[in-house]
Amino acid sequence: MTARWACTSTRLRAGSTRHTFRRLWVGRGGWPLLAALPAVDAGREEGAGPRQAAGPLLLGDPLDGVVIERYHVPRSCPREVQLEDLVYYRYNRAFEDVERGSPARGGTVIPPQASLVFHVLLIDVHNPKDTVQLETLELPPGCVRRAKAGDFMRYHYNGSLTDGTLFDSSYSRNHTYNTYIGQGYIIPGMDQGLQGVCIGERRRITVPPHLAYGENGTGDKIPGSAVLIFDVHVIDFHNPADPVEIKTLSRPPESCNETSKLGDFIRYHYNCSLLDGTRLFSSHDFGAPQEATLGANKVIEGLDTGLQGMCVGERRQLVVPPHLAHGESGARGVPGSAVLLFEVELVSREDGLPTGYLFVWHKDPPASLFEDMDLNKDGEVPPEEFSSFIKAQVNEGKGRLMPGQDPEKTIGDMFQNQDRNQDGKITAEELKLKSDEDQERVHEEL
Ligand SMILES: [Ca+2]
Ligand SMILES: [Ca+2]
Repeated sequence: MTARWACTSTRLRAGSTRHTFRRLWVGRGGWPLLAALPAVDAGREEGAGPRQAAGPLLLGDPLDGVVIERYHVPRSCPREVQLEDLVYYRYNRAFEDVERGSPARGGTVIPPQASLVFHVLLIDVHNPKDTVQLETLELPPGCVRRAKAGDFMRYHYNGSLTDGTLFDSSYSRNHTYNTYIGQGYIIPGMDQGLQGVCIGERRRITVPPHLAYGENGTGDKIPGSAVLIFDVHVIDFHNPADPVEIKTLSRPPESCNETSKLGDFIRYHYNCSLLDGTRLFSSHDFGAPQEATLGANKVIEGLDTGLQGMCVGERRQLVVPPHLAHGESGARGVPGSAVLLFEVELVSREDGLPTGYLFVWHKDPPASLFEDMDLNKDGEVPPEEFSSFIKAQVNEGKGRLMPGQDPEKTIGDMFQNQDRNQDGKITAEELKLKSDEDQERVHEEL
Protein backbone atom coordinates (compact mmCIF):
# COMPACT_ATOMS: atom_id res chain seq x y z
CA MET A 1 0.00 0.00 0.00
CA THR A 2 1.30 3.40 -0.91
CA ALA A 3 1.81 5.75 1.96
CA ARG A 4 -0.39 8.77 1.60
CA TRP A 5 1.24 11.80 3.10
CA ALA A 6 -0.79 14.59 1.83
CA CYS A 7 0.76 18.06 1.79
CA THR A 8 -1.84 19.41 4.15
CA SER A 9 -2.12 19.78 7.87
CA THR A 10 -3.24 16.53 9.36
CA ARG A 11 -4.38 15.69 12.79
CA LEU A 12 -4.79 12.07 13.60
CA ARG A 13 -6.39 10.76 16.68
CA ALA A 14 -6.74 7.02 16.33
CA GLY A 15 -7.49 4.00 18.43
CA SER A 16 -9.22 3.41 21.69
CA THR A 17 -6.50 4.42 24.14
CA ARG A 18 -7.80 7.76 25.20
CA HIS A 19 -4.62 8.96 26.83
CA THR A 20 -2.23 8.27 24.00
CA PHE A 21 -1.43 11.42 22.12
CA ARG A 22 1.37 12.04 19.66
CA ARG A 23 2.19 14.92 17.47
CA LEU A 24 4.24 14.35 14.39
CA TRP A 25 5.34 17.14 12.14
CA VAL A 26 5.74 16.26 8.50
CA GLY A 27 6.79 18.32 5.54
CA ARG A 28 9.67 20.78 5.44
CA GLY A 29 10.09 24.01 7.26
CA GLY A 30 11.85 25.85 10.02
CA TRP A 31 12.15 25.45 13.74
CA PRO A 32 10.21 28.54 14.77
CA LEU A 33 7.02 26.83 13.76
CA LEU A 34 7.28 24.61 16.79
CA ALA A 35 6.12 27.59 18.76
CA ALA A 36 2.83 27.25 16.96
CA LEU A 37 2.16 23.95 18.64
CA PRO A 38 -0.67 25.02 20.93
CA ALA A 39 -2.54 26.52 18.03
CA VAL A 40 -3.34 23.25 16.40
CA ASP A 41 -6.19 23.66 14.02
CA ALA A 42 -8.52 20.82 14.76
CA GLY A 43 -10.68 21.86 11.87
CA ARG A 44 -8.20 20.51 9.35
CA GLU A 45 -8.76 16.95 10.30
CA GLU A 46 -8.03 14.47 7.58
CA GLY A 47 -7.65 10.76 7.05
CA ALA A 48 -5.36 8.25 8.61
CA GLY A 49 -2.66 8.44 5.97
CA PRO A 50 0.45 9.36 7.96
CA ARG A 51 0.65 6.21 9.96
CA GLN A 52 2.32 4.16 7.28
CA ALA A 53 5.28 6.47 7.09
CA ALA A 54 5.47 7.42 10.70
CA GLY A 55 5.70 3.87 11.95
CA PRO A 56 9.21 2.93 10.90
CA LEU A 57 10.61 6.26 11.99
CA LEU A 58 9.54 6.60 15.53
CA LEU A 59 7.10 4.17 16.88
CA GLY A 60 7.06 0.85 15.13
CA ASP A 61 3.93 -1.02 14.35
CA PRO A 62 1.22 -1.30 15.30
CA LEU A 63 0.27 2.36 15.41
CA ASP A 64 -3.15 2.00 16.86
CA GLY A 65 -3.63 4.79 19.28
CA VAL A 66 -1.06 7.13 17.80
CA VAL A 67 -2.33 10.57 17.22
CA ILE A 68 -0.63 12.57 14.52
CA GLU A 69 -1.19 16.19 13.88
CA ARG A 70 0.35 18.10 11.03
CA TYR A 71 0.44 21.62 12.29
CA HIS A 72 2.65 23.13 9.64
CA VAL A 73 3.22 22.10 6.04
CA PRO A 74 5.35 24.30 3.78
CA ARG A 75 3.63 25.79 0.79
CA SER A 76 5.92 23.87 -1.55
CA CYS A 77 5.92 20.17 -0.78
CA PRO A 78 7.14 18.36 -3.85
CA ARG A 79 8.24 15.25 -2.03
CA GLU A 80 6.39 13.35 0.64
CA VAL A 81 7.83 10.72 2.95
CA GLN A 82 7.17 7.16 1.97
CA LEU A 83 8.13 3.79 3.30
CA GLU A 84 11.85 3.01 2.99
CA ASP A 85 12.78 6.67 2.68
CA LEU A 86 15.86 7.94 4.40
CA VAL A 87 14.77 10.87 6.53
CA TYR A 88 16.63 13.52 8.45
CA TYR A 89 14.65 15.15 11.23
CA ARG A 90 14.88 16.95 14.53
CA TYR A 91 12.60 16.36 17.43
CA ASN A 92 11.60 17.51 20.89
CA ARG A 93 10.08 15.06 23.28
CA ALA A 94 7.76 15.62 26.19
CA PHE A 95 5.68 13.45 28.51
CA GLU A 96 2.04 13.57 29.18
CA ASP A 97 1.09 12.62 32.72
CA VAL A 98 -1.54 10.00 32.26
CA GLU A 99 -3.12 10.39 35.68
CA ARG A 100 -3.45 14.13 35.62
CA GLY A 101 -3.76 14.48 31.90
CA SER A 102 -1.50 17.49 31.73
CA PRO A 103 1.72 17.66 29.75
CA ALA A 104 5.00 17.60 31.68
CA ARG A 105 8.08 18.57 29.72
CA GLY A 106 11.64 17.51 30.27
CA GLY A 107 13.11 14.85 32.51
CA THR A 108 15.05 11.84 31.48
CA VAL A 109 13.04 9.07 33.09
CA ILE A 110 9.98 8.00 31.24
CA PRO A 111 7.29 7.21 33.78
CA PRO A 112 5.15 4.10 33.43
CA GLN A 113 2.13 4.48 31.26
CA ALA A 114 3.44 7.81 30.00
CA SER A 115 2.34 9.09 26.70
CA LEU A 116 5.16 10.53 24.64
CA VAL A 117 4.74 13.62 22.58
CA PHE A 118 7.22 14.18 19.79
CA HIS A 119 7.49 17.41 17.90
CA VAL A 120 9.19 16.45 14.70
CA LEU A 121 10.73 18.69 12.09
CA LEU A 122 11.57 16.97 8.85
CA ILE A 123 14.88 18.29 7.54
CA ASP A 124 15.44 16.17 4.48
CA VAL A 125 14.08 13.09 2.80
CA HIS A 126 15.24 10.98 -0.06
CA ASN A 127 15.27 7.49 -1.38
CA PRO A 128 17.93 5.84 -3.50
CA LYS A 129 15.13 5.12 -5.95
CA ASP A 130 14.31 8.82 -6.24
CA THR A 131 14.64 10.50 -9.57
CA VAL A 132 15.02 14.18 -10.30
CA GLN A 133 11.84 16.11 -9.66
CA LEU A 134 10.86 18.93 -11.96
CA GLU A 135 8.51 21.76 -11.34
CA THR A 136 7.88 24.39 -14.00
CA LEU A 137 7.67 27.76 -12.31
CA GLU A 138 7.27 29.85 -15.44
CA LEU A 139 6.94 28.80 -19.06
CA PRO A 140 7.18 31.45 -21.77
CA PRO A 141 4.41 31.25 -24.35
CA GLY A 142 5.19 29.93 -27.79
CA CYS A 143 7.97 27.58 -26.80
CA VAL A 144 8.71 25.34 -29.76
CA ARG A 145 12.15 24.08 -28.96
CA ARG A 146 13.14 22.12 -25.89
CA ALA A 147 16.72 21.48 -24.79
CA LYS A 148 18.21 18.08 -25.36
CA ALA A 149 21.48 16.33 -24.53
CA GLY A 150 24.37 17.94 -26.37
CA ASP A 151 22.90 21.43 -26.29
CA PHE A 152 24.97 24.24 -24.84
CA MET A 153 23.04 26.23 -22.27
CA ARG A 154 23.39 29.55 -20.45
CA TYR A 155 21.33 29.77 -17.30
CA HIS A 156 21.08 31.44 -13.94
CA TYR A 157 20.37 29.46 -10.80
CA ASN A 158 19.95 29.58 -7.08
CA GLY A 159 20.98 26.35 -5.38
CA SER A 160 19.61 25.67 -1.92
CA LEU A 161 19.25 22.88 0.58
CA THR A 162 15.79 21.68 1.50
CA ASP A 163 15.77 23.83 4.64
CA GLY A 164 16.17 26.87 2.44
CA THR A 165 19.90 27.47 2.97
CA LEU A 166 21.38 28.97 -0.19
CA PHE A 167 24.64 27.20 -1.04
CA ASP A 168 25.36 28.71 -4.44
CA SER A 169 24.01 31.26 -6.87
CA SER A 170 25.05 32.34 -10.33
CA TYR A 171 23.40 35.71 -9.65
CA SER A 172 26.00 36.42 -6.99
CA ARG A 173 28.67 36.06 -9.67
CA ASN A 174 26.67 38.24 -12.04
CA HIS A 175 27.31 35.72 -14.79
CA THR A 176 25.28 32.90 -16.26
CA TYR A 177 26.46 29.36 -15.79
CA ASN A 178 27.39 28.07 -19.25
CA THR A 179 27.66 24.38 -20.02
CA TYR A 180 26.79 21.50 -22.29
CA ILE A 181 23.97 19.46 -20.86
CA GLY A 182 23.53 15.70 -20.79
CA GLN A 183 27.23 15.06 -21.24
CA GLY A 184 28.55 14.71 -17.72
CA TYR A 185 29.91 18.22 -17.23
CA ILE A 186 27.50 18.86 -14.38
CA ILE A 187 25.99 16.66 -11.66
CA PRO A 188 23.77 13.92 -13.12
CA GLY A 189 20.66 15.41 -11.55
CA MET A 190 21.16 18.69 -13.41
CA ASP A 191 22.12 16.90 -16.60
CA GLN A 192 18.74 15.20 -16.42
CA GLY A 193 16.79 18.09 -14.98
CA LEU A 194 17.74 20.63 -17.62
CA GLN A 195 16.61 18.49 -20.51
CA GLY A 196 13.32 19.52 -22.02
CA VAL A 197 13.47 23.14 -20.81
CA CYS A 198 12.41 26.01 -23.02
CA ILE A 199 14.36 29.19 -23.52
CA GLY A 200 13.17 31.63 -20.87
CA GLU A 201 11.70 28.91 -18.69
CA ARG A 202 12.00 29.00 -14.91
CA ARG A 203 12.18 25.51 -13.48
CA ARG A 204 12.75 24.04 -10.04
CA ILE A 205 14.91 20.95 -10.13
CA THR A 206 15.07 18.84 -6.98
CA VAL A 207 18.04 16.52 -7.03
CA PRO A 208 18.43 13.54 -4.67
CA PRO A 209 21.93 13.10 -3.24
CA HIS A 210 22.85 10.06 -5.33
CA LEU A 211 22.38 12.28 -8.42
CA ALA A 212 24.27 15.15 -6.76
CA TYR A 213 27.17 14.94 -4.28
CA GLY A 214 26.27 11.66 -2.60
CA GLU A 215 26.91 10.64 0.98
CA ASN A 216 29.97 12.79 1.36
CA GLY A 217 28.66 16.11 0.10
CA THR A 218 31.15 18.66 -1.12
CA GLY A 219 32.88 21.74 0.20
CA ASP A 220 31.61 23.25 3.42
CA LYS A 221 28.19 24.16 2.10
CA ILE A 222 26.75 20.88 0.87
CA PRO A 223 26.55 18.25 3.61
CA GLY A 224 26.49 14.52 3.00
CA SER A 225 23.32 12.98 1.60
CA ALA A 226 21.81 16.37 0.89
CA VAL A 227 18.89 16.88 -1.43
CA LEU A 228 19.58 19.94 -3.57
CA ILE A 229 17.02 22.33 -4.99
CA PHE A 230 17.96 24.40 -8.01
CA ASP A 231 15.77 27.26 -9.17
CA VAL A 232 16.89 27.71 -12.74
CA HIS A 233 16.22 30.48 -15.26
CA VAL A 234 17.21 29.43 -18.78
CA ILE A 235 18.63 32.39 -20.72
CA ASP A 236 19.35 30.59 -23.97
CA PHE A 237 20.66 27.38 -25.45
CA HIS A 238 21.82 26.21 -28.82
CA ASN A 239 23.42 23.24 -30.46
CA PRO A 240 26.83 23.46 -32.12
CA ALA A 241 25.15 22.10 -35.26
CA ASP A 242 22.55 24.88 -35.38
CA PRO A 243 22.34 26.95 -38.56
CA VAL A 244 20.97 30.48 -38.62
CA GLU A 245 17.25 30.31 -38.05
CA ILE A 246 15.48 32.53 -40.58
CA LYS A 247 11.88 33.64 -40.33
CA THR A 248 10.38 36.14 -42.76
CA LEU A 249 8.29 38.70 -40.91
CA SER A 250 7.00 40.64 -43.93
CA ARG A 251 7.61 41.02 -47.64
CA PRO A 252 6.98 44.02 -49.87
CA PRO A 253 3.61 43.80 -51.64
CA GLU A 254 5.10 43.52 -55.11
CA SER A 255 7.29 40.52 -55.85
CA CYS A 256 10.97 41.16 -56.46
CA ASN A 257 12.96 39.74 -59.33
CA GLU A 258 16.33 39.91 -57.68
CA THR A 259 17.18 38.99 -54.14
CA SER A 260 20.35 39.66 -52.19
CA LYS A 261 23.27 37.33 -52.87
CA LEU A 262 26.92 36.89 -52.01
CA GLY A 263 29.01 39.79 -53.25
CA ASP A 264 26.11 42.24 -53.21
CA PHE A 265 26.52 45.60 -51.57
CA ILE A 266 23.52 46.06 -49.30
CA ARG A 267 22.06 48.54 -46.87
CA TYR A 268 19.96 47.17 -44.04
CA HIS A 269 18.45 48.14 -40.73
CA TYR A 270 18.76 45.86 -37.75
CA ASN A 271 17.85 45.49 -34.11
CA CYS A 272 19.95 43.05 -32.13
CA SER A 273 19.07 41.61 -28.74
CA LEU A 274 19.69 38.61 -26.51
CA LEU A 275 17.02 35.94 -26.25
CA ASP A 276 15.99 37.19 -22.81
CA GLY A 277 15.05 40.49 -24.44
CA THR A 278 18.17 42.46 -23.49
CA ARG A 279 18.62 45.03 -26.23
CA LEU A 280 22.18 45.22 -27.58
CA PHE A 281 22.53 47.24 -30.78
CA SER A 282 20.39 48.90 -33.39
CA SER A 283 21.19 50.60 -36.69
CA HIS A 284 18.49 53.08 -35.75
CA ASP A 285 20.87 54.37 -33.06
CA PHE A 286 23.10 55.65 -35.87
CA GLY A 287 20.32 57.18 -37.93
CA ALA A 288 21.39 55.41 -41.11
CA PRO A 289 21.26 51.85 -42.38
CA GLN A 290 24.22 49.56 -41.93
CA GLU A 291 26.19 48.92 -45.13
CA ALA A 292 27.93 45.70 -46.02
CA THR A 293 29.17 43.61 -48.89
CA LEU A 294 27.78 40.13 -48.38
CA GLY A 295 30.47 37.52 -47.99
CA ALA A 296 33.27 40.04 -47.47
CA ASN A 297 33.85 39.10 -43.81
CA LYS A 298 32.58 42.49 -42.74
CA VAL A 299 29.69 41.13 -40.68
CA ILE A 300 29.29 38.03 -38.54
CA GLU A 301 28.79 34.81 -40.46
CA GLY A 302 25.20 34.49 -39.30
CA LEU A 303 24.29 37.82 -40.88
CA ASP A 304 26.16 37.03 -44.09
CA THR A 305 23.90 34.00 -44.37
CA GLY A 306 20.71 35.45 -42.95
CA LEU A 307 20.78 38.52 -45.21
CA GLN A 308 20.96 36.49 -48.41
CA GLY A 309 17.93 35.80 -50.56
CA MET A 310 16.05 38.88 -49.38
CA CYS A 311 13.90 41.23 -51.42
CA VAL A 312 14.42 44.93 -50.83
CA GLY A 313 11.83 45.90 -48.23
CA GLU A 314 11.66 42.41 -46.71
CA ARG A 315 11.86 42.02 -42.94
CA ARG A 316 13.25 38.95 -41.25
CA GLN A 317 13.93 37.58 -37.82
CA LEU A 318 17.25 35.78 -37.46
CA VAL A 319 18.34 33.61 -34.55
CA VAL A 320 22.11 33.39 -34.70
CA PRO A 321 23.97 30.81 -32.58
CA PRO A 322 27.29 31.96 -31.10
CA HIS A 323 29.48 29.89 -33.43
CA LEU A 324 28.05 32.06 -36.26
CA ALA A 325 28.22 35.23 -34.18
CA HIS A 326 30.75 36.25 -31.52
CA GLY A 327 31.75 32.81 -30.24
CA GLU A 328 32.69 31.70 -26.77
CA SER A 329 34.45 34.91 -25.84
CA GLY A 330 31.69 37.27 -27.01
CA ALA A 331 32.33 40.87 -28.00
CA ARG A 332 31.80 44.25 -26.48
CA GLY A 333 28.33 44.12 -24.97
CA VAL A 334 27.81 40.53 -26.10
CA PRO A 335 28.25 37.82 -23.47
CA GLY A 336 30.31 34.78 -24.39
CA SER A 337 28.38 31.96 -26.08
CA ALA A 338 25.28 34.12 -26.41
CA VAL A 339 22.61 33.39 -28.99
CA LEU A 340 21.64 36.60 -30.79
CA LEU A 341 18.25 37.65 -32.06
CA PHE A 342 18.17 40.02 -35.04
CA GLU A 343 15.35 41.79 -36.76
CA VAL A 344 16.63 42.94 -40.15
CA GLU A 345 15.13 44.92 -43.00
CA LEU A 346 16.79 45.11 -46.41
CA VAL A 347 16.86 48.73 -47.53
CA SER A 348 18.79 48.49 -50.81
CA ARG A 349 20.83 46.10 -52.86
CA GLU A 350 23.44 46.53 -55.61
CA ASP A 351 25.54 44.02 -57.44
CA GLY A 352 29.01 44.12 -56.01
CA LEU A 353 32.31 43.94 -57.90
CA PRO A 354 34.61 40.94 -58.03
CA THR A 355 37.06 40.83 -55.15
CA GLY A 356 39.92 43.27 -55.61
CA TYR A 357 38.20 45.31 -58.34
CA LEU A 358 37.45 49.01 -57.89
CA PHE A 359 35.77 49.53 -61.25
CA VAL A 360 34.36 47.26 -63.92
CA TRP A 361 33.27 47.83 -67.50
CA HIS A 362 29.83 46.60 -68.40
CA LYS A 363 31.11 45.62 -71.84
CA ASP A 364 34.60 45.55 -73.30
CA PRO A 365 36.78 48.54 -72.41
CA PRO A 366 37.52 51.07 -75.19
CA ALA A 367 40.21 49.87 -77.59
CA SER A 368 42.04 53.20 -77.40
CA LEU A 369 41.81 53.52 -73.64
CA PHE A 370 44.88 55.71 -73.01
CA GLU A 371 44.09 58.07 -75.88
CA ASP A 372 40.54 58.47 -74.59
CA MET A 373 41.85 59.34 -71.13
CA ASP A 374 44.48 61.77 -72.35
CA LEU A 375 41.96 64.51 -72.96
CA ASN A 376 44.49 67.23 -73.97
CA LYS A 377 46.62 64.74 -75.93
CA ASP A 378 49.94 65.57 -74.24
CA GLY A 379 50.86 61.90 -73.62
CA GLU A 380 50.24 62.11 -69.87
CA VAL A 381 47.17 61.54 -67.69
CA PRO A 382 47.15 63.52 -64.43
CA PRO A 383 44.54 62.88 -61.67
CA GLU A 384 42.12 65.46 -63.09
CA GLU A 385 41.96 63.81 -66.51
CA PHE A 386 41.71 60.36 -64.97
CA SER A 387 38.89 61.37 -62.67
CA SER A 388 36.94 63.13 -65.45
CA PHE A 389 37.26 60.08 -67.68
CA ILE A 390 36.09 57.53 -65.07
CA LYS A 391 33.15 59.71 -64.01
CA ALA A 392 32.12 60.07 -67.65
CA GLN A 393 32.17 56.27 -68.05
CA VAL A 394 29.94 55.88 -65.00
CA ASN A 395 27.55 58.63 -66.13
CA GLU A 396 27.25 57.09 -69.58
CA GLY A 397 26.49 53.70 -68.04
CA LYS A 398 29.58 52.06 -69.53
CA GLY A 399 31.00 50.94 -66.23
CA ARG A 400 30.56 51.23 -62.49
CA LEU A 401 32.63 51.81 -59.39
CA MET A 402 32.82 49.62 -56.33
CA PRO A 403 29.71 50.34 -54.27
CA GLY A 404 29.79 51.37 -50.66
CA GLN A 405 32.74 53.75 -50.83
CA ASP A 406 33.14 57.43 -51.66
CA PRO A 407 33.69 57.53 -55.45
CA GLU A 408 36.44 60.17 -55.10
CA LYS A 409 38.40 57.84 -52.84
CA THR A 410 37.90 54.89 -55.16
CA ILE A 411 39.05 56.90 -58.20
CA GLY A 412 42.03 58.16 -56.17
CA ASP A 413 42.96 54.57 -55.31
CA MET A 414 42.64 53.58 -58.97
CA PHE A 415 44.96 56.42 -60.00
CA GLN A 416 47.55 55.41 -57.38
CA ASN A 417 47.47 51.85 -58.71
CA GLN A 418 48.08 53.02 -62.29
CA ASP A 419 50.73 55.63 -61.52
CA ARG A 420 53.29 52.93 -60.95
CA ASN A 421 56.33 55.22 -60.50
CA GLN A 422 54.31 57.59 -58.33
CA ASP A 423 55.20 60.74 -60.27
CA GLY A 424 51.64 62.06 -60.30
CA LYS A 425 50.79 61.14 -63.88
CA ILE A 426 49.98 58.01 -65.83
CA THR A 427 51.75 57.22 -69.08
CA ALA A 428 50.65 54.84 -71.82
CA GLU A 429 53.25 52.33 -70.64
CA GLU A 430 51.98 52.42 -67.06
CA LEU A 431 48.29 51.96 -67.85
CA LYS A 432 47.09 48.41 -67.48
CA LEU A 433 43.71 46.87 -66.92
CA LYS A 434 43.43 44.69 -63.87
CA SER A 435 42.02 41.87 -65.99
CA ASP A 436 45.19 42.01 -68.12
CA GLU A 437 47.35 42.06 -64.98
CA ASP A 438 45.55 39.05 -63.61
CA GLN A 439 46.02 37.37 -66.97
CA GLU A 440 49.75 38.08 -66.89
CA ARG A 441 50.03 36.81 -63.34
CA VAL A 442 48.35 33.59 -64.31
CA HIS A 443 50.82 33.23 -67.19
CA GLU A 444 53.78 33.88 -64.93
CA GLU A 445 52.55 31.27 -62.53
CA LEU A 446 52.17 28.84 -65.40
CA1 LIG B 1 46.99 64.69 -70.73
CA1 LIG C 1 53.66 57.79 -63.65
